[in-house]
Amino acid sequence: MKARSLTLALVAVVVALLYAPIASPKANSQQSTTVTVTMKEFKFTLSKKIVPHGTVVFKLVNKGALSHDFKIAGKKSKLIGKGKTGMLTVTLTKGTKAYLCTVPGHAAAGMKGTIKAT
Ligand SMILES: [Cu+2]
Repeated sequence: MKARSLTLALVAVVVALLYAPIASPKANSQQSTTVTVTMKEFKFTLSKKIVPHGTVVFKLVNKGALSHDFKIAGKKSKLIGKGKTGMLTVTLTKGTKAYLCTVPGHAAAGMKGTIKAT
């Protein structure tokens, strides 16, 4: 009987060790999703339209002739000039999030859309 409970305890330790890295919050917080955003007149093209909720890194690439920015979830990138690139990191909660270019007239002309965080 004693040997059996020792075996059970050993199995429990092995199982705990196996699952520890997966359950660690540190491992989870390192996960992020990268979405490439191509900007031009007057349209955004996103490499992904559905992302897991959490940290999302938007890689901004301006292939247009004018300067543009990218605003989502209350955060806004700097103004990105013609041919330039930028980055905007945001934390998205679950739901459909609207994005837009805040340069006057650009959103109305088509530089807006939504991305879904699941
Ligand atoms: Cu714009």
